[in-house]
Amino acid sequence: MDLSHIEHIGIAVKSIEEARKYYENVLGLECYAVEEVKEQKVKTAFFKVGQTKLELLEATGPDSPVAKFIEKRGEGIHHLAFAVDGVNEALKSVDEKGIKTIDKTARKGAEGLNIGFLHPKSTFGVLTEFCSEGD
Ligand code: CMX
Repeated sequence: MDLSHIEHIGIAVKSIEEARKYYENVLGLECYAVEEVKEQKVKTAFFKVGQTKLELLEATGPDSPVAKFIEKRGEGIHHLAFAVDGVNEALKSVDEKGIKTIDKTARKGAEGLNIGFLHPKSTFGVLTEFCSEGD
C-alpha cells in the first residue's frame, strides 16, 4: 500500500451556505465544486489549498452520518482522506493487519473517486478514508 498525499480533509458543517462565507471571504479560497453524494447522504463543497482539498460536508437527511456526527460532537473535522494507488488493495492490506474497516470494497464518492473508510475506533479516533482514481 502506498499513501501519496492527503487527498482531502472532511469538515462537517450545519450549512455549507453559511460556512463557505468563512472559507471564501476570510481565508480567500475558491469553492470549485458543489456536489451531492446521494449514497453518503451528504452535500459537499470543495476548496483547494495547494495539493490538499478541504471538503465541507452538510447532511442531506437526519440519518446521514454527518447529521449524527454533528448531533454528537458538533461541527468540526470529520475525516482525513489519504490518496492511495488502489482503494481495494489498501482496504485489504489494513484489514489483514487487524484494522476494522467500514467498507470491505471500494464505493463511489465525490468527484467520481473510489473511496473506502476505516473505523475511527480502530484508528485512534480519526475516521480515515482511502481515495483512488482506479480500483
Ligand atoms: N470521527 C471520529 N469518531 C467518530 C466519527 C468521526 N467522524 N463518527 C462517529 N464517531 C464515533 C462516535 O463518537 C462514537 O463514539 P463513542 O461510541 O465513543 O460515543 C462511535 O464512533 C460510534 O458512532 P455513532 O454515532 O454510533 O455512529 P455509527 O457507529 O452509526 O457510525 C461511522 C459511525 C464512523 C461508522 C459512520 O459515520 C460511517 O460509516 N462513516 C463513514 C461514511 C461517512 O462518514 N460518510 C460521509 C462522508 C462522505 C464523503 O466524504 O463523501
